[in-house]
Amino acid sequence: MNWEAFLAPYVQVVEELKVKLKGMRAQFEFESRHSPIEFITGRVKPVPSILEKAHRKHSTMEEIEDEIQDIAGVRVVCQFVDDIYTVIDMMRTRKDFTIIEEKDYISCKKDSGYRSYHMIIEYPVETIHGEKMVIAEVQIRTLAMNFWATNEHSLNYKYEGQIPADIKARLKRAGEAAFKLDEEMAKIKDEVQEAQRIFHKNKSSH
Ligand code: 0O2
Repeated sequence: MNWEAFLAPYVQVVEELKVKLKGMRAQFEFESRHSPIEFITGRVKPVPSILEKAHRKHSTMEEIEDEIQDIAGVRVVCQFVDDIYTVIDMMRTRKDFTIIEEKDYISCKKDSGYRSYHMIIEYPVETIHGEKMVIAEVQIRTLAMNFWATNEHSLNYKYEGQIPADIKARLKRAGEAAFKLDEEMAKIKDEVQEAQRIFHKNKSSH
């Protein structure tokens, strides 16, 4: 398998999506409006992780393209839970890709405590051999959800999926605290946004 050639379209998708989503963020700033997007990250899944996931899902090499849907992954991180739904609506109206599946781990959190909204999209990439449809996963989550997921992911990696019970219990409590933080921040959202608008205006007039 020539992995570099196989992954090239995925690299392209991640870069294009990052540019487009960053463009959306900038447009809100030009209009001095609260941006529902705080920051964007993206990555192409490393080959060992692709192989490990293929093994877990019993996918053959030919099935990898269809069955591992997060080889190209983009993460949109928002300040507030409401912002997630604004981003979802914006994604649904776009015409440059097709949404093929949505996974709502916010209304229905995972057993691990994981909360996030996933959109699986089909994105057309122009290659020298013509158009190629590439599947990508867009994860949309708040800063608090991201903080929790990043730490849980590190612990899962460290303990190879077998996190000790005491740490698991702490993670559960941390997940509940992150949920509460999102709830409390939602209640003072208007105040926070107004403060940020004033700050941005003053900054741009200097
Ligand atoms: P990595 O290292 O982030 O790439 P499915 O095909 O629906 O059965 P799949 O493909 O795992 O299962 O889909 P899902 O649930 O949408 O998960 C895809 C990605 O979401 C994961 O990729 C993680 O990035 C994230 N995720 C899902 N569940 C959890 C969780 O419990 N904790 C954390 N921290 N992240 C989660 P990978 O390949 O697992 O990992």
